[in-house]
Formats: sequence, structure tokens, C-alpha cells
Amino acid sequence: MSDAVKKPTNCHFCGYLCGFLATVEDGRVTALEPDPTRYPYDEKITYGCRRWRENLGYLDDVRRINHPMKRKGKRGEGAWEQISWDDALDEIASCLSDLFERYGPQSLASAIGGPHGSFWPLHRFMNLAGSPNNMGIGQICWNPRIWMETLTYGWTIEADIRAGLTGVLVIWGSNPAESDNSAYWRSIQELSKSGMEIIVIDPRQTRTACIADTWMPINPKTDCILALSFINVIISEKLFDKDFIDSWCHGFDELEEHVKKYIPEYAQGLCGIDAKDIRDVAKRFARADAAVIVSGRGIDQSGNDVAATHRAICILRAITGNVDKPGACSLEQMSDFTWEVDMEMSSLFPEAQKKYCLNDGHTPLQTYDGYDFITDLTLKLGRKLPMRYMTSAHPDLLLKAILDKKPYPVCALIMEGTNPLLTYADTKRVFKALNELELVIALEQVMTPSAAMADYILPVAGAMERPVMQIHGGVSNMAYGGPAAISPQYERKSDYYVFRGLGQRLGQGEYWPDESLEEAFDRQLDAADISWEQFCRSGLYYREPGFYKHLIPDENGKPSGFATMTGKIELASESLQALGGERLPAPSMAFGENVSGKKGLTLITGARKQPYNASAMRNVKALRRSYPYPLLEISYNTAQALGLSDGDAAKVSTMNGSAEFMVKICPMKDWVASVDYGWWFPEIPCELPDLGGIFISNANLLTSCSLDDGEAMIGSWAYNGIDCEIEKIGGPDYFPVILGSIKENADAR
Ligand SMILES: Nc1nc2c(c(=O)[nH]1)N[C@H]1C(S)=C(S)[C@@H](COP(=O)(O)OP(=O)(O)OC[C@H]3O[C@@H](n4cnc5c(=O)[nH]c(N)nc54)[C@H](O)[C@@H]3O)O[C@H]1N2
Ligand SMILES: Nc1nc2c(c(=O)[nH]1)N[C@H]1C(S)=C(S)[C@@H](COP(=O)(O)OP(=O)(O)OC[C@H]3O[C@@H](n4cnc5c(=O)[nH]c(N)nc54)[C@H](O)[C@@H]3O)O[C@H]1N2
Ligand code: SF4
Ligand SMILES: [Mo]
Repeated sequence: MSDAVKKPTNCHFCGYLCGFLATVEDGRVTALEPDPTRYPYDEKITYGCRRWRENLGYLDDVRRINHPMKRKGKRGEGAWEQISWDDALDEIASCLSDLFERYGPQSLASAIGGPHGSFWPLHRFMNLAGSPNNMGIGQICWNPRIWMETLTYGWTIEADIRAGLTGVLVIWGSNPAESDNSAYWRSIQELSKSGMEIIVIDPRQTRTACIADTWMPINPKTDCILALSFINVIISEKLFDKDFIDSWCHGFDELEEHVKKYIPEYAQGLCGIDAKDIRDVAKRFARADAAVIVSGRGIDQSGNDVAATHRAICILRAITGNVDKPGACSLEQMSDFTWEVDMEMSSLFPEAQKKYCLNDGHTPLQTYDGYDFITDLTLKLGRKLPMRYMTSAHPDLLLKAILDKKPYPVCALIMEGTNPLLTYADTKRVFKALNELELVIALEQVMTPSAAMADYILPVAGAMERPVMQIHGGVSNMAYGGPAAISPQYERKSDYYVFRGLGQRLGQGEYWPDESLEEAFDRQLDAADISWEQFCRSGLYYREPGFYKHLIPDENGKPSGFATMTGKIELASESLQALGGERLPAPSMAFGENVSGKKGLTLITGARKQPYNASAMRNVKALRRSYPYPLLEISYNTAQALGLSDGDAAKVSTMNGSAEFMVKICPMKDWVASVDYGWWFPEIPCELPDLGGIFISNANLLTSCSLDDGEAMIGSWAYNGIDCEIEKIGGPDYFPVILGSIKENADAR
């Protein structure tokens, strides 16, 4: 037996990639402990996190996929045969070349999920293959903020929350107490004790709201109106930063005119927040020496007003002089290491294939033309967004191309790091699409309902078995991650291996020079003058972006300004207008329209909760015991009005479908309902007809990605602010009974 050695590695059960030391004996990990020498270490994080201890068991979890598998029998039936890697990749490559010949490479689509790994290998493969059809969750996570900040400021920003400098922190539609185990949430907690004022805008009184000085219980989807009302107060009370606006903002007069009508008394009726509180918060925000606004999925996922809300938030920062200033935020810098867009090899995507962009004519920003337009501007200051994320195909259009073969057929799908039957909108439509496809490939670690619908499941390596480096789309000069502690167990391989292998078989060989992901990372870091090995020692590469960069002289000795059409921060957006959008943010609700008094129920799907992450880990006993059933949160008043009590079972219905949850009474806005997302039941067989119970309590049975209701420029769909109805279907024994009986059946097989 060889001696035990401790090797640095990372947890990857969420995007924070905490550093750990793995004890390795005979090529197996036998113990795991937090590594205080590597980023992002915080004793409290690892103490508080309930997931990381699962890493050890996860290596040999019965649900793990250990060998390449090929479907036997009908799709979804659960019959598989083991096949070799070479055979799997040969067969898939030959199937793809056949499809490319028949329908062109645009007939291949891909689907990704959250930040589970590096997606550039997939994107490189798609670029070189010539398909524009990578689909993701970008339109409702990340992209809206990135697009609007880039249009308004010329680039995206990073909050700069600092003791002694930041006077006010507004946390808008985000709940880091549940969604973020990282140093960020810890620092907010610390700073809240040091005099920084915290304002939380959320329909739910979250744990984050509980540490805030002010909780603004807003009606879902009315954030744009609230932001415009804040702007109204700041302008009418002359609390704006006149010097900064005169020198560096474009379109202030238009803005002043535009927001005149959004007085707090008007916003009060729609947002459900007292006019007095709106005035107070606006004033406190404007008077702070430095103030920060951070936003989250409460904004990104609220449908048609997403872009306007982000724009209004961008404007709030600008008119109060809180852009690229210490204690407020900094404009990011591009990475010193190779940019994401170059790792993707986006410049090699064939020009002629761009005409197959499904988004053309639908969402002007999220297209190659929109991307090129913005890139011309950002390149003035040497920056470039990652092309693939920013042009990703809209799910509504892609599903149409799969189901109706219009405007051309899409016949094959590669799913990497996603469980779309649980996390994409409109589960039943996704299910139909998976049935319709000729070829479905899943790169997965465990058997999920989506993987169960594949023709091939390729077993990918997870935490500790493969290196990781998170770079946030390459829009900032930061990378974090670390090495593998052991080689992939069983026959698992890295995702990189799959795309390189397929690429080589499809004539892309010369573009995949690196044999392993480590080598590719090493090459990527070359430009920053460090090696992969050096990077792994601290687990972090970070350069502070600095502040007031618009004042840095350019080659003519003039201040370099902002990378927008006017060289200034665009309060009124010339770029948006040029692309067919609105110069100023306008909410979809027409002015004067008043929905107050309407007693409809509004639904939020997906507010994050510990200990789960998206659709994962419902099979882990320790976690499941603490959180056994999917919850529907409503206020005491709403419960009373609906005749519901804590623990009851209720059916929630929307235009799209219905799903079942257990009632939990919580402090939140009346007439708002919030359901958990990601719920399936690993105790139910992961095969048809039940497919792990995805048709019972899955929040995305209730949602739709229809472009008709989506945001006009990007296409964001709504996971929040959806009309719904609720009815009681049982008492507290409902879930134990249905899941218990299913479990008995499952065990009997
Ligand atoms: N209703 C509703 N829907 C939502 C949301 C919501 O709030 N409400 N949130 C949306 C958001 S913001 C996001 S980011 C998505 C998340 O959506 P997904 O990312 O689809 O969700 P996960 O359940 O995390 O699924 C990821 C899968 O990837 C696998 N995996 C993990 N690591 C790797 C890896 O390295 N390689 C590969 N190939 N696979 C891996 C896991 O086993 C898991 O099954 O959900 C979106 N959907
Ligand atoms: N435990 C856990 N942590 C996670 C994840 C997970 O699945 N589980 N997922 C990760 C991912 S992929 C992401 S993108 C991040 C997201 O992290 P966050 O952005 O913090 O997302 P949520 O925790 O869902 O918080 C969104 C908040 O917005 C509120 N909200 C809903 N609708 C509205 C509205 O119309 N207006 C306003 N103002 N608020 C609204 C909800 O009540 C909720 O409290 O979390 C990451 N962290
Ligand atoms: S916070 Fe995330 S990365 Fe860190 S230990 Fe917990 S699950 Fe793992
Ligand atoms: Mo996300």
C-alpha cells in the first residue's frame, strides 16, 4: 500500500469552487478537509456548507455514470448497453457527419446549464462544426445584466463593497443568504454590523432581508417602475451628481422628462411599497458617499421588463456618480490570460453559417449582428464579450426548429452540464422535443431524467477527478480553481476529452492541440505569464481593475471615456435605439394602467434554498432528511384566504400547467406565491413513464419560454411574476403517502 498524500483540489457542488485538501491513497480519495491556503477559503463557509462532505461519497455514488452507455430499446425506457469510448465517439461522430450532410451543421444544437465547468470546449466544437445553435440559460441568468451594463457603460461592472466607503448597499432581487456560501455573503454580514446600510428589495422577507436595515416588499415584476421612481425622486430633489452627469453622461434632459410621471405615489400603487419609503430610500441612496446596487435572478427572471429594469438600475448608479468609483463599483478589465472568446475560437465560426442564427428578426441584441455592433464599440477600449453566450439560441425558437423543423430542422442535441427537463422552461415541451430528436447525447456525472432520454450518455469526471478554472465568461481579470487530486475514476473522462475526441473525428484536429484540460489551461494562462502549476498554488489569479478609468488619457492625451457610441455613459441609449430598442427604460405596464386592487396570485419559481443546488442532490439522505418535500411559500394572509395551513398539499396552476407542493407559511408579500424549483424524486425510477417524477412537483411545468411574452431585445422569459391559481389537494400526509407508495413500487422492481 502506498503512503497517503494530501493533494489540493476543489469542491464543485456549486460555482464557488472552495479549496480542499484530499488525502489520496492508492489513487483513491480517502479523506477531505478544507484548505486554508487556497482561494476562496473561509472557515465559516465550509463550516456552514452542508454539501461538501458529500464529495467523498459522490465518487462512488450508485447514481454515477461510470462507463459510456448506449440506449437499447425505446428512448427513455431505461435499457442501456455499455460501450467503449472509441466506439461511442466514432458512432456519434459518424451520426453527426451524416446529419451535417443531410441538413447542414445547423441541425446540431447544444444545451448547457449553470457554471458547472468550462463550456468553451463545447463552444469551440460548435464554432468549428459550424452550428450557431448553442442554447443555454443565459437570457435569464447573467446576459441581461452584461448586455445592459455594456450598452450603458461600455463594459460590465463589479460591485466594490468596502467597509468605511460603501454607505448604502442595495440588494435587489437576490438572496445571497441562500444562494451564496462564499466570502461575498460573509462580508455582507460583517459589513452590516459596521454601519453600512443595507436595503433589500424582494417580495419575500428572505434571510438576507432579515439582516437589512430596510426591506422593501415589492410586487413581483414591478422593479422597473420602482427604479424609475427612485430616479424621479433623485432628479426632482436635485440629489444627482451634477458634475459627473455634465462631464460623463449622455441624455440627462431626456431622462428628466421621461421619469417625471414616475412619482412615488404612482409607483406605490403598482409596486405595493409606500411612497414615503420610496422617497426615503432614494434619498439615502443618493446621499451616500458611495453606494452599491447588486441584482440577482429576481430581476433577470422576470420576463419582458428585464432589460428595462437593468437599464434603470444602471442609470441610478450613473446619475449618483457611483460608476467606477471606490466603494461603489469598478468597470471590469479583460483577462490577462487568453479571453473566453478566443478559447471558443469564435473567429473561426464560418461567416456563411451566421445566416442560420434563429434569433435573427426576433431578439436584435442576442444575434451575430447585435454582437458585432457591440463588439465594435467595446473593442475601442480593448474588450470583447464571449460570443457564444451572447448569441445563444432562444429556447422557444430552438424548440420550434426541433418540433416543427422550421425554419430548418434541428435533429441532434448535446446536453452538457444541464438537466433541462427540470431547469428549462416548459418541461412538457422540452420532453416532446427530446422525443422528436434523432440523436440525443448527454455528458453527465449521474443519471438524471434528462440523461435518461439520451441515446448516448458519456460519463464525465467530477470534482477532484478533473481540474477546474472558473473565469466568468472572461469579462474580468480573474480566474479561480485548482487541480484534480486523482485521475478520473472508472471510465470517466473530462468534458474536454469528449469535445476534442469528437472534433478530431470531424476534421477539427489542428484546433485541439492540447491533449488534456490541464494543458489547455496552462496554454490559456501563458498570456498572463503564469503556469497552470503556479496558478494551482493559490487557486486564484486576480488583478484589481482600478477606478476612474475613463479619465486615463488615450494616445491623443484625451480622457479615454466610455466605450459607447457617445463615449459617455448613455442614460439615453443611442446603441439600443440603433438596434431598434428604446432609448430610455420603459416598463411594459402602460403608464396610468393600475393593477392595484386586483386580487390575482403572482408566482415566483425558483428562489434558491440551501441545501440544494438547482435539480441536484435530492438523493442525498442527509440533505433530504432536512428538506424532504418541494415547498410552496405563501403569507399567512394568503393562506387564510385560500383555506390553506402549514403542511397542506396544494396544486399550483398557470396557463402552462400545474404542479404540486407542500405549503409553508412565510413572511412575504400577500398574494405572492413562491415555489421551489429543480424538484424530482430520485426514489422514483428514472425512466418512462415517470422519469424520476418530473411531472409531479417540477416548477418548470408552470413556466413558458414563449418569445411572445419575452423581453424584446434579449428574449428573456419569465420564471417570476406569473399569474397563478392555488388549490388544496391534501393534508400533511399527502406527500409522504404518494412518495411512500411510489417508493414501495420502486423497491419492488
Ligand atoms: N423555474 C426556474 N427554472 C430555472 C431557474 C429558476 O430560478 N427557476 N434558474 C435557472 C438558472 S439561473 C440556472 S443557472 C439553471 C441551472 O440549470 P442546470 O445547470 O441545468 O441545473 P442542475 O440541476 O445544476 O444540472 C446540472 C447537471 O450537470 C451535471 N454536472 C455537474 N458538473 C458537471 C460537469 O462538470 N460536466 C457535465 N457534463 N455535467 C456536470 C450535474 O450532474 C447536473 O445533473 O436553471 C435555470 N432554471
Ligand atoms: N442553494 C443554492 N444556491 C445557488 C443556486 C441553487 O440552485 N441553490 N443556484 C446558483 C445560480 S445558478 C444562481 S444564478 C444564483 C442566483 O442567486 P440569486 O440571484 O441570489 O437568486 P435567488 O436566491 O433565487 O434570489 C432571487 C430573489 O429574488 C426574489 N424575487 C423574485 N421575483 C422578484 C421580483 O419580481 N422582483 C424582486 N425585486 N425580487 C424578486 C426572490 O424572492 C428571491 O429571494 O444562485 C446560485 N446559488
Ligand atoms: S460553498 Fe459550494 S463549492 Fe464551497 S464547499 Fe459548499 S458546495 Fe462546495
Ligand atoms: Mo444561474
